[in-house]
Amino acid sequence: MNEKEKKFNKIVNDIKQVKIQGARNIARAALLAYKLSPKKSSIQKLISARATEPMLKNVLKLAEKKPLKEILKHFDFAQKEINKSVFKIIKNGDIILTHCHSTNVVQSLIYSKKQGKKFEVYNTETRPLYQGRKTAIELRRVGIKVTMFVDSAIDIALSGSQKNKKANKVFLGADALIEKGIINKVGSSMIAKLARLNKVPLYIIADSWKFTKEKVPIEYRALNEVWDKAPKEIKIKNPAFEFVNKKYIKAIISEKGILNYNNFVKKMKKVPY
Ligand code: RUB
Repeated sequence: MNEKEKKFNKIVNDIKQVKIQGARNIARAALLAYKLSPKKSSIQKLISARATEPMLKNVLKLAEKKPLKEILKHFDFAQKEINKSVFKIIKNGDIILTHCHSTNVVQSLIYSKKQGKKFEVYNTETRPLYQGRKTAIELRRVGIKVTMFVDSAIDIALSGSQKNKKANKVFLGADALIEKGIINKVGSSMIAKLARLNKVPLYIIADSWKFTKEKVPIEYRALNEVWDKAPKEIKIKNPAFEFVNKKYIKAIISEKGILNYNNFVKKMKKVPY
């Protein structure tokens, strides 16, 4: 095996083992892997490394037609546009609840903080892989006040019960944007429904290249993530993602602006990939 093949296999394995996480990071890493081994079979290997990731598929399709540099530029362009829109909707004093780790969400919060907005963040720990810790560390590093809740305490954060301050906005990232709603980290639908019950608006913060017209399979991950060496007779399910119906979404913030979900879908009829 030559050096390029070794590097290619490492990226595939890192995606499979969630060492590279988040739709945007996976798509970027896949493009770099494709550059090392630009073959049809590489595309298949990369796509099957993470089933629930249309952005990965979309950028690899583009990579067959366009120079890599041009495709990579899109990620930065989209993030800059998202940042500007998120800055517009954050008000001083906001308490924004987020889940898991989304680069699109985290970068836009960091931008708003650096531009002088005063807000705090509630975040979930995100069992079983604790991506919430990554979110908390990155936000704290720039001075954002962060409070972490265990996933099962979300109703407390969203209702403001037990003398906690109530979150007044929810920002979720997305792995897939589909016609009827979005797919994101498991727990997202529970958060969306509790946000609705508590009258807290839910915003999806996501690059439009996560949109797909294809059916998106939901990835189920290794059972030992939930309980290592569990007794054999105990059944465990470990869905990594879930669907959130568009009826729970106040707006989607992508590089196309702040849009109601139906209007966003209409705009996505002409996709570049
Ligand atoms: C990550 C996750 C993120 C989306 C969007 O799950 O659900 O919200 O991927 O992320 P996992 P981004 O950690 O299991 O990959 O904004 O970075 O594309």
